Amino acid sequence: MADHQRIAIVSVYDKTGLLDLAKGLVQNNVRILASGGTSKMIRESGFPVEDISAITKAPEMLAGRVKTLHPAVHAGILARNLASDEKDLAEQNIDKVDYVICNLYPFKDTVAKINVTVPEAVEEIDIGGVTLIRAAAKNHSRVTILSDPKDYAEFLKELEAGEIKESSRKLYALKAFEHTADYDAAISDFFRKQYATDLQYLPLRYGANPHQKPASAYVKEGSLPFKVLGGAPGYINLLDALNSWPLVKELKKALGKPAAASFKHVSPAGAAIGEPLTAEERKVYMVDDIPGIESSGLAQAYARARGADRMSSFGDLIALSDIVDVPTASIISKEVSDGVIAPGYEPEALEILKKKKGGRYLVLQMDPEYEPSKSETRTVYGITLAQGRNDVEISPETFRNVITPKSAGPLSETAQRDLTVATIALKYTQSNSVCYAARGQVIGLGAGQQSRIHCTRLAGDKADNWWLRFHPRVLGIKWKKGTKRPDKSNAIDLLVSGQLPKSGTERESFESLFEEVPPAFTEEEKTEWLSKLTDVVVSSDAFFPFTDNVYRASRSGVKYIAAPLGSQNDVPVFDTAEKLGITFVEQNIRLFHH
Ligand code: 93A
Repeated sequence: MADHQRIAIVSVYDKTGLLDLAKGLVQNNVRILASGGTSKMIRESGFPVEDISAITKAPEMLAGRVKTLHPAVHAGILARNLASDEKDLAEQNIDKVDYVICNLYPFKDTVAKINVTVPEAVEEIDIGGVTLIRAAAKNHSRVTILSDPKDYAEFLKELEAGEIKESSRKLYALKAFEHTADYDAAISDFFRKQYATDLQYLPLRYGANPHQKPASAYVKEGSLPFKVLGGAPGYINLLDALNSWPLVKELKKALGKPAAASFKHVSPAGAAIGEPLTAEERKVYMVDDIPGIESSGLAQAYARARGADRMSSFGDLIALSDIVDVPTASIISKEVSDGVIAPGYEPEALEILKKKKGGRYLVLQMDPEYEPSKSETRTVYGITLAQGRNDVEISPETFRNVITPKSAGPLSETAQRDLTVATIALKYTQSNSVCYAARGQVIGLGAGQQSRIHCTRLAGDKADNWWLRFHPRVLGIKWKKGTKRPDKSNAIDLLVSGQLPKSGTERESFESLFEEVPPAFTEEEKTEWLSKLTDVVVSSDAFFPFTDNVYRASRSGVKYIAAPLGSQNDVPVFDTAEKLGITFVEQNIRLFHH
């Protein structure tokens, strides 16, 4: 029990429970000092109360802007049980304050109103209340701070029993700090929208789905690291852009060549570095009519990224590591795509892109120097999840630890290159994920499957389909004049995946695309062609739990596998790889991504 008459400062906007609180304080012989409206309500109910001016000797001023801001109040709250503090208080004739009960002006409610003006919002910025709360919370080793009317009843029970428990004071202080932090966040959110739209804050039409409104993208300090040069980004566009950009940035850093990624639904459909294209590749990737492609590493990278899985890339978000040139923009102009993110654009290339989609094509310019913070947070179902960002660096050096065969020397440069491509792609793919790569590009990626073997099969089937697209039968297809690129890609996919329609209108519409309808592949033809696929690498975002993955990989020309170790079946997995003539390399970092 304190040796002086205990003092409570009460200043509440939300007056819920105020009179019960006042009654309890009075019953326990606590002196109540209150700000204007609070004091009036208590007084009118017949409880003894004094105005704050009783200790400040100053009236409320500036129409209420200054009510409690005064050394007599704040020294009384902040003073510790120290001789020097006691001396300071005594010299100024100030009494210690024991309890502060305060809640703030309703800033959030005010700014939630339609068409609220800045002056209206400004008047709702509480200064004195925040100061009361912070001061009392800071000195919670002695002072109790109540910022939530729901806590009054419990507080009064403890007061009745004699003392406010230390454990309660701590929790009230925590709540108070959260209250002021949330309040300040609401204020900066409001001003960000008023003063920093486009710079720090970007309103979005909607979130993942049209009914998820409002939606926005923002940074809490500095400015957004990208500029919108064309179109208006959607929420999923930004998820794709902000996952694909680091992928190409890292790929370029690791391998020293221009890099590209083609994203859909927050996973890559393809990713590649700029390696020269053969005549066949130009045909399969539908870029044999692009002037200048032979001298543009960036265009080659995008041709490969887009060409990996043309079905999945339909309507992609493209990331490019380098300044976009005309050959690259020319490929993009021919494809169905949603947008592009790159560090810059040659003027002529930008003109080409700005014409796309009737001027609505999304063009984002990324600051290549931007470094995100080391930690990242998101909320899921109201709960904030925080983690360190996955900033592990993958490079050819990552693939040094060959597990089997024991006799194997270091990996060839192409194997290291392709494992780097596959593994960096996985780092930005929704898990589980398994990636097949060859020729400096992804050729099959299995994303977001709960079972690893399903990833390995899915990615392997995609790799097989990619390879079947190089079959002379596909290269020799005679299309009807005017057949559109997406229709060609769909028809080729039906052919190589063995999903050809057999009869009816589906068959008729399939046949209508060709001068000469290509026959289906027999199992023997497929097997024979697939036997020519070789030097493929596979990377996995976590260990292989069973040997089935290795068996499946070997059916698609796989010669190198990289994966983390740690499965109970590691040894059988390694033995199987060795038996199948596959080099197994440790990739010692798990790369789950969500
Ligand atoms: O305008 S203020 O920031 N200036 C102050 O000095 C001050 N002190 C307390 N607003 C201030 N308050 C706030 O007044 C409290 O946070 C509380 O929300 C409100 C209570 O005012 P009244 O007692 O006049 O109803």
